[in-house]
Amino acid sequence: MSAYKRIVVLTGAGLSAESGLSTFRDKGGIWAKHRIEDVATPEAFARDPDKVLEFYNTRRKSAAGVKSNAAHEALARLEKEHPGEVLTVTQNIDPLHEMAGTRRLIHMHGEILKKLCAHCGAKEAWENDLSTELVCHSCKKAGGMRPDVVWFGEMPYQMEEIARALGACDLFISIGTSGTVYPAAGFVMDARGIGAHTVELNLEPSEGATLFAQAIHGKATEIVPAFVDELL
Ligand code: BJW
Repeated sequence: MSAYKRIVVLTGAGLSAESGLSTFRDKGGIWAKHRIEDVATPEAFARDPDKVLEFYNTRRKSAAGVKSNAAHEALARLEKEHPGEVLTVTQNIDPLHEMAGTRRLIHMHGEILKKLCAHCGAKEAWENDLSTELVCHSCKKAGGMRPDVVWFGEMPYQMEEIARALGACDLFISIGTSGTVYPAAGFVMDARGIGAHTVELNLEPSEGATLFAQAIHGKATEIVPAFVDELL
């Protein structure tokens, strides 16, 4: 049985790669095909909302029918069977953690299956295409409907709750993330700062690999279930 009482798991695009979703910074990844400044900033949305909405409409369509994989399922099992606390913080906007059964979950970069009104902040579940003609159910204005995702320069969600969990954890596990985007890339330092054990599970050493006390490299669907088995 695990000696750890409070575990924080951070996940990134590599966790969903074997479910068929693209990562961002791997060869042929999303940022090899699109410029961040054109599709993933509030300025891009203000300048050319149709282009940004089209980018996310395509991403939403490509996520339809995608299934969680053995790594998501192992993390759901960890939450269910670990006798202490487990908080999963994902940078992913897909719904695969929920699909696998994870319940204590923070989508720090938002969710593709929700829309957000840039005028009034109203949020709603949304599975269809977004367009500039769409009217907000709450403020009745058109032109502001955007995906509920966190773009560069915007504040990630639930940072206080994440900081509280990182400040109390004794194990921090980072999975399938390149460790290039802040504040998530800095979580390992927060966990180290309070003496937590830190582990990276990734296909290859990430940008911040040397900051972790332990690193296991390989495919998420192989190394995550094995690591969870060992923990439990
Ligand atoms: C596998 C695998 C397999 C593959 N198995 N592994 C200068 C210095 C420092 C910071 C800044 C700076 N200038 C600006 C900033 C801040 C900026 C930032 O970090 N920029 C950096 C690029 C430098 N950050 C922000 O603006 C954030 N907000 C912010 O900082 O607010 C202020 C603040 C301050 C203090 C506290 C709190 C707040 C917002 C960032 C928003 C990021 N948004 C995106 C798009 C979201 C919507 C969407 O999906 O379209 O989020 S960008 C994109 O990157 C997406 C991801 O969540 C994020 C991270 O990517 P991830 O998940 O790591 O994917 P990859 O592709 O990079 O890596 C995948 C990894 O998996 C690889 O290592 C593979 O090897 C591995 N892998 N297959 C296991 N089968």
